[in-house]
Amino acid sequence: MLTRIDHIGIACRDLDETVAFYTTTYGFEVFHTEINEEQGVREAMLKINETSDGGASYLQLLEPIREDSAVGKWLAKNGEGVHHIAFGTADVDGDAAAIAGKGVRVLYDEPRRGSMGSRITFLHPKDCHGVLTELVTAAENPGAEH
Ligand code: MC0
Repeated sequence: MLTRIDHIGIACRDLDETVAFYTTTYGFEVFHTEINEEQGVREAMLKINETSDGGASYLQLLEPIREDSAVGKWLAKNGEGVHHIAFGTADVDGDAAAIAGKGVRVLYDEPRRGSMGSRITFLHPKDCHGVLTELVTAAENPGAEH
């Protein structure tokens, strides 16, 4: 069951500059930063609120580390802005299988590694009314080093 907005992914050209905008303009704080080589991004997670399912909602700021990465290609075509939304679930495998059964393309055969040790997969934007959609099962302790 999808129980929260886990995060909204925002593509940016300069992570440090974009973090400065979100922290100084809104007062949000950086909860975590990492480089995800497989996804080709350097990212910052800004926690917005905790949620009733025991998780939390974040803004995820994403700077590509390679031009041919998903975010690099998207930035070149569209410029900065909202890149994807992510729904949180306790069971990414089960929810991905159920959604695939409804005819939506799930992009990975098995969930891959996401922010803070989470397990993630994506749904094709063309099957989701133009929205790249991610499913996330958070790690037990997302604040710990992953
Ligand atoms: C591409 N399209 C999008 C889109 N990206 N539409 C909405 N939102 C997006 N973000 C559209 C294009 O405009 C194009 O439509 C069509 O999809 C094919 O795009 P493409 O530019 O030819 O690119 P593809 O087909 O090579 O790849 C698109 C695809 C890819 C969605 C399959 O980006 C992908 O695998 N994404 C999942 C991984 C990802 O995004 N990782 C970065 C975040 P037209 O109409 O022009 O044909 S990593 C992350 O978020 C992790 C760290 C985490 O959360 O923990």
